[in-house]
Amino acid sequence: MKVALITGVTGQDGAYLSEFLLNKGYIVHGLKRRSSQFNTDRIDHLYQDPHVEHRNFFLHYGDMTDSTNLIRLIQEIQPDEIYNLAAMSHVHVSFEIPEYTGNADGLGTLRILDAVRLLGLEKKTRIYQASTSELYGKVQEVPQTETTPFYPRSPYAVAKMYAYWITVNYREAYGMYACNGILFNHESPIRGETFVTRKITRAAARIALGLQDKLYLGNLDAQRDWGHAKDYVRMMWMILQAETPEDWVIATGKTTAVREFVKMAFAEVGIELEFKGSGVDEKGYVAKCNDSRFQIAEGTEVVAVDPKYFRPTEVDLLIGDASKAKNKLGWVPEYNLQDLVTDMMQSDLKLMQKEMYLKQGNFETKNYFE
Ligand code: NDP
Ligand code: GDR
Repeated sequence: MKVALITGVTGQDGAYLSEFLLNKGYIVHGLKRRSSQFNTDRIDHLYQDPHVEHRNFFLHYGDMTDSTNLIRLIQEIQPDEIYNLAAMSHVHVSFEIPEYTGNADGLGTLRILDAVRLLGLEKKTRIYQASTSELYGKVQEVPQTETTPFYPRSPYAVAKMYAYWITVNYREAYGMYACNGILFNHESPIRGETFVTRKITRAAARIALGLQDKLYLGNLDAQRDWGHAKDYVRMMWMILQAETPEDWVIATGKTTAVREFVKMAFAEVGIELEFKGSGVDEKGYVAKCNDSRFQIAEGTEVVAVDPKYFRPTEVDLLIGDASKAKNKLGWVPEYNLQDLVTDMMQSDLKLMQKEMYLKQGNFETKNYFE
């Protein structure tokens, strides 16, 4: 049985990847941070009682900023594969906490690579580094491939650029099997609530159900190449099964503006949206509501721009060319953007219906959204 260590196991990708590897018969170890509250929501269905025999899923406390912890865990676990997914992954927040982001996302990757080297596991342990389309930043070339030059536009992207190159360097210097997956945006029903897609699908569901009046967003013109996280974690595994360690772009090859994503999400609850105005004055109005379950009057303003969500430097256009992964690894995504939006909306509608019933029963509900 192969043994994998996943850092960032409590995140969106960590949860899907754990499930995927367990289904493949792996023993999976996950690194989770200590938190004052439970932070294992996404993996609770995989949890196994520590008292039962023959477990194949183990969680360990740890942090990407703590070398001694990482060395000890890797020594104990002796993993065949490490998936380094842990990161402060929010681009906008990285402008607020740039030093921490550099430490966790940049140096954190070095700590993993160096632990493997120090422990003499270079020939045993394969390493996947969660690299990102944010490396491309300011548009140099479209579509973006493995050879497109990087121009990072945030502390997050700069930290990830260090992580990218230190992975390449350890591969070349020490002959390690270490790869970068340059993954474009991927989303799902368990996407973090403050990333734009999930923020939109949650709000569309809440607005349809009368739980929220309006959705405030930042730059509606940004264009992203959005795929489904389930398709992308499969590729992480495939990348580590390739004969030689290389770097790979994983993307759908289609790009869509944030504004279009908003329209698609609202369409799932029968609401036709019309955008008027420009820049910070741009607003989305209900043109029609065709679903009798939801009653939203024509002309209601449900989307508005709030400049607080603008970033000091923005990444305007991402569109990836995954030809290399298609040709050499057989990359075929199962979900297109419409499938993704439908999946996210169905899930958020269910979640918000629960909230509505609680509210109707006079139970307190959480009302926090950023
Ligand atoms: P999430 O933000 O959902 O998950 C991040 C994970 O990292 C969480 O488990 C989080 O723990 C953990 N983490 C954060 N800081 C630390 C730390 N200092 N020590 C240990 N663990 C830490 O991200 P995704 O699942 O979406 O992404 C996975 C990886 O892929 C990230 O590295 C991200 O930057 C990268 N990536 C993501 C893309 C996407 O579109 N989703 C695209 C390209 C790259 P906690 O739950 O406690 O917060
Ligand atoms: P991104 O994802 O920055 O691409 O990073 P995010 O969903 O945060 O933003 C996408 C685009 O939408 C615009 N936007 C808003 N974004 C947020 N979060 N909130 C808003 O209200 C809003 N309004 C408009 C943004 O300006 C941006 O242009 C994600 C993360 O998962 C990274 O970790 C990963 O590396 C990249 O994807 C690939």
